[in-house]
Amino acid sequence: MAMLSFERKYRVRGGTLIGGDLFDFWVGPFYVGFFGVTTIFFTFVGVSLILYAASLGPTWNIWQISINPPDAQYGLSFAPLAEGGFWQLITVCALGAFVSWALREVEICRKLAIGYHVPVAFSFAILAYFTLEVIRPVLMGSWSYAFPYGIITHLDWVSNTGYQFGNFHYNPAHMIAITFFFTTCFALALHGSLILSSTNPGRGEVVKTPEHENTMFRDLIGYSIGTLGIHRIGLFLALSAVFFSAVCIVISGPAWLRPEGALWSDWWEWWRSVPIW
Ligand code: BCL
Ligand code: BCL
Ligand code: BPH
Ligand code: UQ8
Repeated sequence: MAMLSFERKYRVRGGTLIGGDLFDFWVGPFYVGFFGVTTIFFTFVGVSLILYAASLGPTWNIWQISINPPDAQYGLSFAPLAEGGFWQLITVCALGAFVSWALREVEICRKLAIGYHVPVAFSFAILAYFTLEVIRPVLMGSWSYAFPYGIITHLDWVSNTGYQFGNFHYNPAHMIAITFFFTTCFALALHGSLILSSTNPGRGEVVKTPEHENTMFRDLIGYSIGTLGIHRIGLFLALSAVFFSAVCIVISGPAWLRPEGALWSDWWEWWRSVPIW
């Protein structure tokens, strides 16, 4: 792949976290690095295990393939390969690949001498996955509470878990998370449209300035958060959405555990006992 005019100047040595010059090179547009090699390793092993486990299963129907976590009887111990062991190994590979990917991002940031915002942001997504597949199952004493690796079966898990653990629509942290997701999308719609409106004018017209952007919203709602501010709030909203997602699932079971018909709607009883009404 052709190199962009400015790319060569940023292909500097160093900034690696481990291994010095080992793997400190590029393949086409990709930086490799030690963690590029570990990403490829975990991805190769993980995907091979998925394919092998699928080959033992009943179907190659892409919608029905599912690699399930162990049964409750195995608790937190290792399970035989075909009874959840594959799921356990794949989970280790997935975490290895995600963390390697984040560390490769860190090395690239160091080479460029930019901030670590991207890997920090990605680490929230990894945290959500880690919460679903490790923290919550460990708190509940069994891997069987983790979600299975299948396109449709992981949705079945969401649906079942959502009703078994008290109907998620009444889960207060789930409400906060959803609100942040919607607000993130709202902010991105405003941002994308505003940037295009001023920097992608019709043929023959000049590109407008941030002053135009600020004025648009001061005219409309009396306030503009500014060009830097919108990126700060966008990042804050997105990370909050995923953070509260992790909270909503980790409290459903470990904290609000009442399998005999527990309802998140009962949690709202405190509201009725507020003394003002
Ligand atoms: Mg899910 C849907 C992947 C966790 C609830 N989910 C999807 C699909 C995709 C997927 C198959 C579209 C996602 C998307 O566009 O994301 N989910 C996926 C992965 C994880 C995951 C990889 C994970 O944690 C490792 N999902 C969860 C947890 C629930 C959950 C358990 C809460 C977050 N998910 C739901 C619900 C839905 C999905 C509800 C859907 O309706 C939707 C669907 O249609 O399901 C059938 C945004 C990201 C991008 C656009 C980047 C590109 C991502 C691509 C598309 C991911 C491909 C995954 C591939 C098929 C998995 C195998 C990898 C290979 C073996 C290497
Ligand atoms: Mg709910 C969770 C919204 C109804 C049960 N629900 C969530 C949250 C989100 C949400 C707040 C999922 C986002 C998330 O965690 O991302 N739910 C939501 C909405 C409604 C809703 C908007 C709605 O009704 C309008 N939920 C319901 C109903 C219940 C219900 C009431 C079912 C009947 N809901 C649950 C359950 C859960 C949620 C159960 C959860 O567990 C989930 C949650 O909070 O999880 C934490 C986090 C993102 C990730 C986990 C992705 C991680 C990605 C990793 C790191 C990278 C993958 C890379 C990939 C493999 C690479 C592919 C290859 C490349 C493409 C090359
Ligand atoms: O590189 C990236 O983006 C281009 C990073 C990434 C990110 C980043 C990156 O920098 C950031 C900041 C975020 N995601 C942020 C967020 C949101 C807010 C924190 C949050 C909503 C979110 N990401 C969600 C998601 C989802 C959802 C909602 O489901 C998905 C699917 C993703 N993010 C996906 C991705 C990737 C495109 C990319 C990324 N987010 C990370 C790529 C990566 O880690 O590559 C290395 C690993 C592989 C190439 C494959 C590994 C294969 C495994 C070994 C086996 C598969 C196991 C898996 C568990 C099976 C799942 C089956 C499913 C059907 C359930
Ligand atoms: C065959 C092969 C791959 C060989 C590899 C060779 C090799 C040895 C490599 C080693 C290194 C290594 C481990 C490479 C792995 C390569 C792989 C497999 C990559 C997978 C890439 C991947 C995860 C793709 C998913 C992308 C996707 C579907 C995204 C979803 C849609 C979105 C969110 C698109 C984002 C658009 C984009 C590019 C944004 C970036 C951007 C931002 C955010 C921005 O703010 C901004 O303005 C300042 C920009 O403009 C400058 C941006 O471009």
